[in-house]
This record gives sequence, C-alpha cells and structure tokens, in this order.
Amino acid sequence: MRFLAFALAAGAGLTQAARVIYDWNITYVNVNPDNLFERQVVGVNGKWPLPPIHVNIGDTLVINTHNNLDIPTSLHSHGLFQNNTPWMDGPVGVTQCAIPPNYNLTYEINITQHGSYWIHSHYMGQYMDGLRGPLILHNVNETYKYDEDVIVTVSDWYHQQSSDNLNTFLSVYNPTGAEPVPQSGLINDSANTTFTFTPGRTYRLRFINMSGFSTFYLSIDGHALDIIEVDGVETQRTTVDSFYLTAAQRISVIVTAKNNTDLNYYMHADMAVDMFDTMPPDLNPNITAPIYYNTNHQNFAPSQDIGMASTFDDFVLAPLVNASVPEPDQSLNLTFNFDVTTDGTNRGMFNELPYLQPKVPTLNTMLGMGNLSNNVDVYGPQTMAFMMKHLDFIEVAVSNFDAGNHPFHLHGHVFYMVGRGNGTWTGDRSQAEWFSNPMSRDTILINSLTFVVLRFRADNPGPWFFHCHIDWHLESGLAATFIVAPDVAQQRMTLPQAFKDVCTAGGNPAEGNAAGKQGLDLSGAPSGVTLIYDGFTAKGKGAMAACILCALIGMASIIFYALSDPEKKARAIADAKLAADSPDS
Ligand SMILES: *[C@@H]1O[C@H](CO)[C@@H](O)[C@H](O)[C@H]1NC(C)=O
Ligand SMILES: *[C@@H]1O[C@H](CO)[C@@H](O)[C@H](O)[C@H]1NC(C)=O
Ligand SMILES: *[C@@H]1O[C@H](CO)[C@@H](O)[C@H](O)[C@H]1NC(C)=O
Ligand SMILES: *[C@@H]1O[C@H](CO)[C@@H](O)[C@H](O)[C@H]1NC(C)=O
Ligand SMILES: *[C@@H]1O[C@H](CO)[C@@H](O)[C@H](O)[C@H]1NC(C)=O
Ligand SMILES: *[C@@H]1O[C@H](CO)[C@@H](O)[C@H](O)[C@H]1NC(C)=O
Ligand SMILES: *[C@@H]1O[C@H](CO)[C@@H](O)[C@H](O)[C@H]1NC(C)=O
Ligand SMILES: *[C@@H]1O[C@H](CO)[C@@H](O)[C@H](O)[C@H]1NC(C)=O
Ligand SMILES: *[C@@H]1O[C@H](CO)[C@@H](O)[C@H](O)[C@H]1NC(C)=O
Ligand SMILES: *[C@@H]1O[C@H](CO)[C@@H](O)[C@H](O)[C@H]1NC(C)=O
Ligand SMILES: *[C@@H]1O[C@H](CO)[C@@H](O)[C@H](O)[C@H]1NC(C)=O
Ligand SMILES: *[C@@H]1O[C@H](CO)[C@@H](O)[C@H](O)[C@H]1NC(C)=O
Ligand SMILES: [Cu+2]
Repeated sequence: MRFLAFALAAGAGLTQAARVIYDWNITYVNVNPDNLFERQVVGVNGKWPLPPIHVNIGDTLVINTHNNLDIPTSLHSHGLFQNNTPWMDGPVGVTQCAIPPNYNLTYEINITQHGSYWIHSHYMGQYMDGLRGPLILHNVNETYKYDEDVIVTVSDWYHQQSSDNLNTFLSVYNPTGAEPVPQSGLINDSANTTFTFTPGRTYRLRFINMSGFSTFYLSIDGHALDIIEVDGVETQRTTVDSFYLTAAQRISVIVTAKNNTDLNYYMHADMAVDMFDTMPPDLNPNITAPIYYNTNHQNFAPSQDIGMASTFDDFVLAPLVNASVPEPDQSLNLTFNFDVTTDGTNRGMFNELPYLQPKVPTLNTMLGMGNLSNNVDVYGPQTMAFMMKHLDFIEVAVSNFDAGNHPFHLHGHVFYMVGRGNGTWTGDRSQAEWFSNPMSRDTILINSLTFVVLRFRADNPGPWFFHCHIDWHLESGLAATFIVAPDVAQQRMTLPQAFKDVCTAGGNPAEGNAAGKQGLDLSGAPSGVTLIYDGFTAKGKGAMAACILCALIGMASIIFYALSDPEKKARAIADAKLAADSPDS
C-alpha cells in the first residue's frame, strides 16, 4: 500500500488532486477474529482485516490487484457511481469477467463523491470470506464539525468457507432456502475491539455494515447519536437513541463525549435474530464493545439496549439538500419471492424469474454490439435486463412477497425513497405513504409483505446491478440489471483492453451477446431455471416446503441419482412435492 500521497495532501491541508495508489496482493490469511475458531480468510498483502482506504474528493484512486488465490476474484467499490467508467464497478458477469488466479487487474477511479463507503469482492460469496474493507471518501470541507473521525465496521462471521455454505444453501436438500446462520458478530472485525473517548470531544463514528446476512441494531448506552450521513448522502442532523443497518448500509453519527470519566459505556450491536431460520444455542447475537473514558476502572453505565425494539425509520430522515423529485418518465414494477425452481434449488427471483449470469459480461455486450445493444434480448433471457433511456426519471416499485426483510442495493446511483406501503404495489397511490422531501441512499430495507417506491435519474450510461445484498440471496438469483442508455454509452466510451483481456485470460468470451455469439442467436445463454408450473400457488408451495423436507429424506436416494440430469432432478422434486401433498403425509 502506498499511502504517502494521501497523508501528504491531508497533512498539509492541500486541496489539489492526488493519485492515491494501493498495491493489493489478494492472498489467503489465517485468522481467529471471534476467538472461537481459526480459519482461512481472504486478505490483502498477507494481512486481515483489510487496510481501510482513505482518499479525498478529487483524487484518483488506483488499486493494482494481483490475484494470489487459487480461485477468481473481483472488487466492487460499493456506492461509487463510476460515471463514464462502468468497467471499474466490479460485479462479475455485469461489468467484468472475474480476475483469474495469478492475474493482475487495475481499478482506477476518479473520486467525485464523499462519505462512507466500502470495497468488497463481487464474486460468489467471497466477501463473507473476508475480502471486504472500509473506503472513506473525505470532503474538502466537511459540512459538520467534529474532533475525531472513527470507522466502526460491523459484520457477521462464519466459520465455514462461503463456497461450502453456498453449496449447502443452493442445494436440493435445502428446499426451504434456509440460509447459513453466522457463528458470530464482529465490531471492527474483532471480538476484542475497544474504544476510547476523551471527555468533551466530538466523534464522527462511521458505521459500515459489511455483513453478508444479518442486520444489526446499534446504540451506545447513555449517549445520543446525531445522524449526519446515510450511504454517502448528507442528512439534516437528527438525534436518535439507536438505528439499524442492513448489510451494505452506512450511517455516520456525531457523538459528544461526556464531561467526566466516572463511568465507561458499552456500544451495542444486536443482530436481528428474526432473520435466522434457526437460532444456534451458542450464538451470542448481542455484540458489545466497551468505550473507555478511563481504562483504570470497570464501572460501566447500566445497559439501555433495546435491540430490535428500536423505532428508527430511515424514511423520515431529511436530506441536507432538499430533494427535487419529478414525476417519472418510465415505471418498472418488480415483485420478488423465493421458490423451488426446475433445478431443484430454492431461489430468490424478481418477477418469477431468477437471475442467471450471462456468458459475456453485460457491459461488454452493451459496448460491443452496435445498434443491437439497444435490443434488450441481447443481454440474455435471464439477466432480468430492463432498458432505460438516457436522462429519463425512473420509478421502480418493489413488492416483497417473502416472509423475510431484504436489503436492496442499486449500483451506480442513489435513489429517492419516495413511497412505501403494505401489500403489493398496484399503482393506486392512495394506498401508499408518500414523502415530499425524501432521503436518497444506495441500499434500502424492504420489509416482508410491503412495497417501496424508488426513483432515480438514469444519468449514468452502463449496466447497473440491482440486487438483494444478502449475499446468499444474490447468489440464488435475486437480482436484475438496469440497462441505462447503451446508445450514449457507445458514443462516450470504449471498453479498455484490460477488461477484454481479463475475460480471455480466464477462458471466457470477451464479446458478443449473453451467449458469447453474434447477432440475436442466444442459444447457449444461461436460461431454463424457472418456476415449476405445477398448479400449486407460490404460497401453497411455501407452506408445503417443510413437509417436502420430510418427504425428501425418503426421496433423497432418487434425487441423488437424478442429480446429473436437471430434468430428472426437477421431476424428482415435483414427485417429492406430490408425495408431500398426499393426504396421509
Ligand atoms: C503475494 O503474496 C503471496 C503470499 O504472501 C506471495 O507468495 C506472493 O509472492 C505475492 N505475490 C506478489 C505478486 O506480490
Ligand atoms: C502483477 O502484480 C504484481 C504485484 O504488484 C507484480 O509484481 C507483477 O509484476 C505484476 N504482473 C504483471 C504481468 O503485470
Ligand atoms: C479521470 O479524470 C481525468 C481528467 O478528467 C481523465 O483524463 C481520466 O481519464 C479520468 N480517469 C478515469 C479512470 O476516469
Ligand atoms: C474550505 O474551507 C476553507 C477554510 O474555511 C476555505 O478557505 C475554502 O475555500 C473552503 N473550500 C471549499 C472548496 O469550500
Ligand atoms: C480477546 O479476548 C479474549 C477473551 O474474550 C482473549 O482470550 C483473547 O486473548 C483476546 N485477544 C486479543 C488479541 O487480545
Ligand atoms: C476500527 O477499524 C478501523 C479500520 O478499519 C480503524 O481505522 C479504527 O481505528 C478501528 N477502531 C478501533 C476502535 O479499533
Ligand atoms: C448488518 O446487516 C445485516 C444484514 O442485513 C444485519 O443482519 C445486521 O444486523 C446489520 N448490522 C448492523 C450493526 O446494523
Ligand atoms: C460539558 O460541559 C460543557 C460546559 O459546561 C457543556 O456546555 C456541555 O453541554 C457539557 N456536555 C455534556 C455532554 O454534558
Ligand atoms: C439481546 O438484547 C435484546 C435487547 O436488550 C434482548 O431483548 C435479547 O433478549 C438479547 N438476546 C440475548 C440472546 O441475550
Ligand atoms: C427544505 O424543505 C423543508 C421542508 O421539508 C422546508 O422547511 C425548507 O424551507 C426547505 N429548504 C429549502 C432551502 O428549500
Ligand atoms: C402498513 O401497516 C402498518 C402496520 O399495520 C401501519 O402502521 C402502516 O400505517 C401501514 N402503512 C400504510 C401505508 O398503510
Ligand atoms: C405489479 O405486479 C404485481 C404482480 O404481478 C401485480 O399484482 C400488480 O398489480 C402490478 N402493479 C402494477 C402497478 O402494475
Ligand atoms: Cu435477500
């Protein structure tokens, strides 16, 4: 890591742009952050946790990566717009091919935003194996004043490798789609994190949720939290006792320290245990970290932790700069649910179709196919591609048909949170609660059996991923691709050679449609993993799922032999369902 450029600029109070260069050799490291289990994780330059990245607005951030793993990787700078450089965004299959082992790729980003962000692998479930770290973009002059700037990451921690967890999760033996439950929660990637407060000082605490799954409720005994930033968007200073962060969300608060050192205090990060299908008896969901005013005594203020009873509501925060939200030019209606599909696995999906990664990254298709790129078909039958016209104001309504709450992230943009309501978005505005000066952010929680209405300006040509940030659900298919202005993208930009070479190096096609072919011949593009249309309603299937599990135990041998043949597999699952549905089961 070459950190000198930033240190000099900040130290001397200079405002001229710097080129901040990090050399990241992505390597395996053995660590034991929860003091319970040593495991192999993915770190950088032989170290884990990852070094936090600090840059100033106006700087150019350069990350030279070398993949020293035996599996592919990629890096996504979460929340950065990547305007005019969509190839720097990082999601494999959308804007790039995975970086193969022993290969180098350089990410170069002109920093135009400020606030709290993070950088993480966007390949399979790899970020839950540790490849995730803070990315802080400093403003020239911060709006709010504080004495100290402190990063606080929260994350869930698994003892198993993500690839193993993923195999268990996306398996015919898991028809209910029960997610792997983490073994621990970590504050700052450690079970031993402690903070020190100096009386009278003010602290900006940048909370970054790097979880793969669990949501946390955060509070500090005896201290009010003044929210000033949400996902890089500044808010009017708003005092709360506690707040939640879903995976991938960030909130900055200003905390004013007490005037004396009589007591020490605990910071609380409580996992939202209602998300877990099972509650492991040895999991402590309530993580704490001491905040010491005086390390010479252990007198702690009484706990005021109310956990999930928090009344925090991010919709009612007000942006620092008032929102101006016109009526939409184009509207999109998305619903999502989970169900067993024809490959026998339980998958998440928008509009009844799971996302399947195309053979060619969507960006390569967009920039490489001339006029055909304006035809949504070239992006493949199951990339859930939606075409959006340049500068249109887009409305996306998302209805959650699932029993769980899910955090959704849009790449390349922040969206206004203009409305919400119970049940399904029918287009009847009187059934929604509307916000006249809405907040915007890049990751939003959508509660069970409710809908949200989001709006954004399609001013960033490129393919932008919209997906559940629970990594298990992303991998199972809960994703869509917003295809913004291929015509303008082609006029403005050319895919850098390095982003073609990285495909070739990994044995993947670098150009063509989703099938790696020319024209509209999409034969061979990933497809055919669909709902089983067998006369059962989605709800009926959900209710039946537990029963199927019993039946599956009996059917296991049949399914085992059917594994090699997707059609037989689907048949076996369907048979299992029928068995489960028979009156005597
Ligand atoms: C990356 O790190 C590994 C493990 O420490 C080391 O063996 C390898 O030589 C490094 N590679 C480069 C290109 O620095
Ligand atoms: C890849 O990166 C490593 C580490 O920065 C460097 O030593 C090596 O020379 C680079 N290889 C190529 C082909 O650029
Ligand atoms: C960054 O901005 C400079 C100056 O406008 C431009 O020359 C360069 O291509 C940009 N780089 C990236 C990666 O966007
Ligand atoms: C930042 O603040 C300094 C000191 O108040 C002022 O001189 C400078 O013009 C400000 N810069 C910007 C970009 O607002
Ligand atoms: C962290 O705390 C545990 C006890 O909770 C202790 O066993 C361990 O040694 C500590 N680790 C470090 C690095 O201080
Ligand atoms: C938490 O980790 C960040 C880096 O990720 C570091 O800057 C900060 O000082 C750490 N805080 C504590 C209290 O350890
Ligand atoms: C982080 O996000 C996960 C997933 O949504 C959630 O379960 C967890 O409670 C969050 N943690 C915090 C501290 O907000
Ligand atoms: C600390 O003392 C100062 C001066 O007496 C007062 O203005 C301030 O409100 C006090 N702060 C707190 C957190 O009690
Ligand atoms: C976690 O904390 C919450 C809020 O104080 C409490 O209701 C809950 O019982 C705690 N859970 C455990 C397992 O201690
Ligand atoms: C911003 O909106 C609020 C109402 O939400 C209003 O009171 C305030 O005057 C507006 N500020 C500006 C600068 O328009
Ligand atoms: C949705 O239901 C909740 C709880 O029943 C209620 O408080 C809320 O007002 C409802 N929202 C709308 C927009 O009707
Ligand atoms: C959105 O889709 C759902 C499910 O198909 C449907 O019930 C609803 O009426 C649609 N809403 C609009 C506004 O088209
Ligand atoms: Cu989800």
